[in-house]
Amino acid sequence: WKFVRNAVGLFGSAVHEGQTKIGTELAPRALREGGLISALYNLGWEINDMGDIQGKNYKIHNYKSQQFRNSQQIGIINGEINKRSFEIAKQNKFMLNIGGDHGVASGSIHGLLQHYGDELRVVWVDAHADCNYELGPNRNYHGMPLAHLFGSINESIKGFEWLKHRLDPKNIIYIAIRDIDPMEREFIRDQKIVYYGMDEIIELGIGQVMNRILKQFEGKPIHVSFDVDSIDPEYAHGTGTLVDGGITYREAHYLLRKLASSKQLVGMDLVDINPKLEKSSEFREEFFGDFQQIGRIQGTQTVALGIELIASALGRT
Ligand code: 6HN
Ligand code: MN
Ligand code: MN
Ligand code: MN
Repeated sequence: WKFVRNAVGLFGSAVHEGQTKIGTELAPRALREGGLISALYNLGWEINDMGDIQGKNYKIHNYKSQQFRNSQQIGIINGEINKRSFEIAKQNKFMLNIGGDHGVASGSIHGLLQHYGDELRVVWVDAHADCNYELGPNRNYHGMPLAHLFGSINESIKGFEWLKHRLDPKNIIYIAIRDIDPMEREFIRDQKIVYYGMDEIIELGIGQVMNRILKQFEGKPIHVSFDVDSIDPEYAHGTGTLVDGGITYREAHYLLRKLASSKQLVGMDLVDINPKLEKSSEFREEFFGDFQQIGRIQGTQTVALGIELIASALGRT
C-alpha cells in the first residue's frame, strides 16, 4: 500500500437512522461551522471537502419484523458512503468520515477494504463493541456495523447489495469498550478479538496499550473508528448512549496522536456526536494553533471536542 500523507478527502454522513435519537445528522454541519476546515488547513493538509451524504429522515421506527430499523434506507446510504470512501482511498488520501451514528462505519470501512484489501487494520474506539448480529437487543444498526463487516449477518438485506468485502476479526482491536451485550461478549471470546477495555487501560496505562497496538499492526494501513462515547461523559456529554467510566480527554488525544505519528493512519470515522443532546451553556470558543496561524474553534462541548480529536488524528502536536 502507498499513502501520501498530505491530502484529506472528507465528507459528512448526516445520518441518524441507525438509532432512535434525532440529532446525529447535525454533527457534520456543526463541525464545519465550528471551524474544522480551517483547523485542518492550518495543520498543513490539502483538503477536499466532498460535502454531505444525507439520510432521508426516514421514520425512526420503520422496520419489518425480520430486520433492524430502517434497514433498506441505511443500506442505500451506506452504499454511497462506501463509494466515497473508496474514491478517496484510491487517490491515496486520508479518508475522513464525519458521522452520523456509528452505523455509517460499515460503509466507510468497506470502501477502505476495497482499496487496501486484507492489509487494512482497524482500531475501534468505543464504549460499545458494535458487533451485534441477528437483531441485536434494540434493532439499532449502530450496534451492528462490525457484525456486518465480519460476515455474521449472513441474511442478504435489501439496499446492502454492494457489501462484499469482509473484515477479519483478527484485524481489529477495541479500545475503551465497557458496555457489551451477551451476544457480543461471546463473539469476542470465540474469535479472540484483541481488546483494551477500561481495566486493561488502567493496568497497562494508555502508553503501553498504544505500544502494543502499534506493534501488532506494524507496517499496515490503519483506520480508526472513533465513537465519542468512548470518552467519559464528563468530557463528551453530547452523545446518545452515555456510559460512565470512559477514557479521559487526554487519553483520547494521546491515542490519536500516537496513531498519527505512526504514519500508518489512513482513515478516521468520527461518530455519534449529537448536538441536540447538549445545552448551549456548554458552548466553547477558543483559539487554536499558534499566533501566526490562528484558527478559532467553537461549538458545544462535544462539537468542539470533535474538531480537536480530528486535529489530533491529523497530526496536531
Ligand atoms: N454505538 N449495544 C447496544 C445496541 O443497541 O446494540 C448499544 C449500541 C451503541 C452503538 O454507540 O455506536
Ligand atoms: Mn459505536
Ligand atoms: Mn458507542
Ligand atoms: Mn455511540
